[in-house]
Amino acid sequence: MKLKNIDILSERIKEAVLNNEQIILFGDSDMDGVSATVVAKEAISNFAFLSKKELKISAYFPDRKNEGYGLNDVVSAYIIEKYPQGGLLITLDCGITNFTQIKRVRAAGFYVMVLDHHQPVKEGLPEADIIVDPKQEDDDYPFKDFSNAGLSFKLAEELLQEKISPLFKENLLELVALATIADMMPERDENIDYIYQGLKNIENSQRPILKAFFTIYNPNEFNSKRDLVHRINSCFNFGAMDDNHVCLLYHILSETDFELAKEEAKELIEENQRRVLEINVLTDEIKLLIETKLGNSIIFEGSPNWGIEYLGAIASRLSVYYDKPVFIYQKYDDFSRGTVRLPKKYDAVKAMESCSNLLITFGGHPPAAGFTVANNNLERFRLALISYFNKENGK
Ligand SMILES: [Mn+2]
Repeated sequence: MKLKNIDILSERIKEAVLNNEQIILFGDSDMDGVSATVVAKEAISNFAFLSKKELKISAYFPDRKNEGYGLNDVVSAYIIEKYPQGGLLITLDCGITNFTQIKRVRAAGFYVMVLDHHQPVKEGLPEADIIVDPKQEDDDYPFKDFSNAGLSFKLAEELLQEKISPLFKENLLELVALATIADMMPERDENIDYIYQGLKNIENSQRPILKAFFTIYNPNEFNSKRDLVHRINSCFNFGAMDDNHVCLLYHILSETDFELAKEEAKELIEENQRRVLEINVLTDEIKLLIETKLGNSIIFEGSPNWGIEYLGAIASRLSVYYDKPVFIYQKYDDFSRGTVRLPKKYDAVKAMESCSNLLITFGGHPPAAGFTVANNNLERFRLALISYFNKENGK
């Protein structure tokens, strides 16, 4: 049993490598998206190496802070301009809802393949050439809840078959394990196996940046290896970009020099300490603000001063603390961009689908999602959510 279309995705990539076509990876810029991109890139590189072929491959990511999630208008225009000849574009950890942009890049001569683990929306699927998404309706693969890095690993196995060496496999699975944990995917079925295999020997990782973290951190200061892994993930959760639409995290996970990796790990640890402080301050500020509104069925707040990059972590905390759906957003001039976390019994995607006419974009997973909304629809959005959750609560 295979994921639907994973074999034709792999065949098309092989063909591209053998014909020396330009391959462009487009990943989301969080830990899962970047790991998915690194795993795919290393698997394709390994296939090219074994086939004695030169590889033309590059990777890009959205600047979530300034452009929004996924294959947005800014990056798709950038890619079209940079590759007038077209090429093979693979979206990872995004794409399944990028209808207009996929249409546009295909019209510009790109062959577009989507490798995404997000839930397709009820409007259907984008007009891509090949779509791999375990959550598409007619995919019969029994397990659905892979991280996107897990999907890239499936691609690696398909590309390399028996040529995938045990060491290389373990190296990829370390990233898959971190990404599965970072993306909060359920620890069931194949995810259990990926996490077990990926963490088994991660302290001796062949990947310089991972080895560096395990050299700098003293494992005795953590309750468990899992706690240390959470800390490393939080250090990776910084979202910065270079000037060419590439995530710094992509460079860091691909770093081959151990001494440089050690310097980078030290900087990431310092940066993480700063971020934790900022998150604590903002969380307290938001708690104070909602003290008077605790009768409401949801938490719905925003401010121009709340950096979107902190809101995921804050929303997670608030949702656990108050046991309520949390919608918090950064307000820009005309629109607001926000993040959603909710207790297990609810579904963020369904909640927003129920009022999708009010939103510019939305997407994500049942427990964690995001949205963009025009400011003149904020109040209508809030009221629609309240009525949706009142209904869910049987009121
Ligand atoms: Mn993901």
